[in-house]
Amino acid sequence: MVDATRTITTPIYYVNGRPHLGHAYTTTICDVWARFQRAAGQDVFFLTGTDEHGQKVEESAREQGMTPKALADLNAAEFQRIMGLFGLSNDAFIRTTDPAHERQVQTFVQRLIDSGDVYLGTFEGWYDPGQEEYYTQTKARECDFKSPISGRPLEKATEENFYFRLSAYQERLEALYDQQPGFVRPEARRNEMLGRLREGLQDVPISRTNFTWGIPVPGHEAHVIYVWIDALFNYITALDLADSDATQAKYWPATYHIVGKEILWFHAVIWPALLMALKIDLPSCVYAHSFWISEGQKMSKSLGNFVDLERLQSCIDTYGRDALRWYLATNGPLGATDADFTMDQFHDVYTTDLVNTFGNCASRVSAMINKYFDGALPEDCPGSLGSIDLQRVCLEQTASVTTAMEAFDLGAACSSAMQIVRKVDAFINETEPFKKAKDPDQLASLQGILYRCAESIRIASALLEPVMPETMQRLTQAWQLPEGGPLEKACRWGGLKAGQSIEKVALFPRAER
Ligand code: ME8
Repeated sequence: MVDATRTITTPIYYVNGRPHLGHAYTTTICDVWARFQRAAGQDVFFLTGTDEHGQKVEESAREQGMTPKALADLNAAEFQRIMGLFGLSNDAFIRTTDPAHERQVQTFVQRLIDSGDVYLGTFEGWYDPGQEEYYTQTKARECDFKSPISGRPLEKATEENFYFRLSAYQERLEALYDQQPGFVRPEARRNEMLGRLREGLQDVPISRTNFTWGIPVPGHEAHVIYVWIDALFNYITALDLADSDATQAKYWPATYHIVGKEILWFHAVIWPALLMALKIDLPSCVYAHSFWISEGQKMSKSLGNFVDLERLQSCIDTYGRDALRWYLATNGPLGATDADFTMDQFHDVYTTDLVNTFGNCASRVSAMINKYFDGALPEDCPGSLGSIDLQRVCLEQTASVTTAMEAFDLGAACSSAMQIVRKVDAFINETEPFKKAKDPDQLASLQGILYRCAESIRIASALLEPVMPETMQRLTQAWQLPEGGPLEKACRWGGLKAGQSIEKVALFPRAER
């Protein structure tokens, strides 16, 4: 069965910090997936945005002598600048200060109050102001009354708050984890969540009274809705799901919520429980990736070693935007371990995969077609040529790329597509077209070899376009490749026609370290 729609989301980013590699990473990998699904003919909704309320934003704004809204406007614009830098193809950019979001969050909270899932109670426990997160006595003791993120002391908190009856969803959440093992991925993260879930759930406070920068609880203006609840709702307010005539409703439930590992609890436990309480369908998968560190060290404010937009811009200036996208997609922390962003590794990956493999192969094949056939693509010949059947390689790798993309295994998808190019290289080395060119009796073989090489590169480029759209567009123009169309058709053997002109290409110039 073909699903009607595909929806992918990034976390919405806090506006009290500046964007950096981590934000660019999550958004870029979502973009790769969204582009692939669109190319595969799916109706896609790709959502990102900014998280603009809360105590931290209020305080940062005060420190900078601005209103919270002015700070939010400034930094939301900075996050949108990432879109330009990386050529991201998001369909919407939600801001939690959008009036439509604020109105719908109030609607959802009112529904939760009406159903008894949200009630007024007294909270006694601990609060992490940096993370805007509450801890129970037990959890606070476990982390020695210090924030596990910043290390700063937790603050004692006693106050009247609205609570979400999370404890009532214990069994339903356990059943969800049981019946839908792919709900949280990767496996190691699922196990972590399941472990915490089995420790038992407590109700969570979802309102605050000690600051004002947020959405008021309807009918209780002194209470501001907890920033995390406000933020989680973005995934459905962006689709106007609180409104009965929502035209975007077809994009729910989400196929993938992609998040960093540090915010998985909110997405893997609190969010599904809220949706259950509201009787709204659950997303298919919450995928939590690990972290980028930088040159061997954790990125932190105190070390001041964030790979920031300026650093990323300078990588793009030297290597090109697609090179950075390729590096992020193939060497990022999608699995359970962190990944190290180093300029040396970046350079090596660029040189090995893009200059020496894809770039070199496309340039070699186009140069031979120009040298031996004046730039006009020769026709294929009947029968096999050597031991490598490129048509079959393309068929197999196209299937592997599709399966890997479906499973959000971007590394495997990229490597399968690149495998086609590696096979073309091996095929050239085995069949030696440069030798056959010297023997007129071998003309048919020479033609067949070059046709099959060019056709394989075309198919690889269609598969790689979601990762490296700019470069693959350049190839499309230089080789006058058929544009667009569903991926399945684009990857069918025989798209290139004998006689069409194949321009010499140099796609990835060698770069100085
Ligand atoms: O947590 N490596 O926003 P945030 C990889 N507003 N990814 C990283 C990263 C790193 N070192 N650092 C950050 C919030 N990220 C909330 C989310 S969602 C309803 C509310 C990425 O600005 C990663 O995706 O702190 C992480 O989860 C996100 O940025 C956190 O962004």
